[in-house]
Amino acid sequence: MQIKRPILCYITADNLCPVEQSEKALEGGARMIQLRNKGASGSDLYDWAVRIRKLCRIHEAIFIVNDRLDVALTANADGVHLGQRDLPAHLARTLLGKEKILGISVSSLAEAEIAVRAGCDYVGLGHIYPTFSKQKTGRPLGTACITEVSQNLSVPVIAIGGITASNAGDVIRAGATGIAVISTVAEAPDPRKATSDLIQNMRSCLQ
Ligand code: TZP
Ligand code: MG
Repeated sequence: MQIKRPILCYITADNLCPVEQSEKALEGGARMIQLRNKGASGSDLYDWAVRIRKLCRIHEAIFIVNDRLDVALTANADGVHLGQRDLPAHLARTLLGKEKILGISVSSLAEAEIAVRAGCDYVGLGHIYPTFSKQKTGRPLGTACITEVSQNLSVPVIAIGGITASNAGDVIRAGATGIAVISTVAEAPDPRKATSDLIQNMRSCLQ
């Protein structure tokens, strides 16, 4: 499955049912779901992953598991997303094989180039704007970093961190292939509409 521009990746929030969240985001037009829950047990993650994978197949969406390569493989997800402090990317690639998708979190061009050399299929670049969904030490990267990384990289750049309907267009205009969001969808009164509004805003700046 290809990562087509402009893609919206919905990342599950910890405090809600990941399957229900994913279903709403898919119905709103998300074409990539990342199951992320730092505190969940392996068995819960596996159970959610199997159910979300089925939903993603129905909606022709890509299904990625955060952190847990074991869950991604056993649940037959499309791939895994790893951070800078997770299993090294080249080892993950070896375990995943050539076909599965490997995404890596990066916060600079240097990290992105290393991730690509290690065999990743896309980078998650952030945090672009201030975010409350993850503890962050550094300052937000801003859209100039998206342009720098996307112009120098051979793989899609998915921007993350503080992305809303009002800045999603700026992110795509800066060169991102897509966006990854948690709170803009998870905390919206209508997550389906929040998802479709984000997609609409991304699409309108490509026309
Ligand atoms: N990685 C970098 S920022 C972030 C993650 C997981 C959180 C994104 O959440 P939100 O609510 O879309 O800012
Ligand atoms: Mg991680």
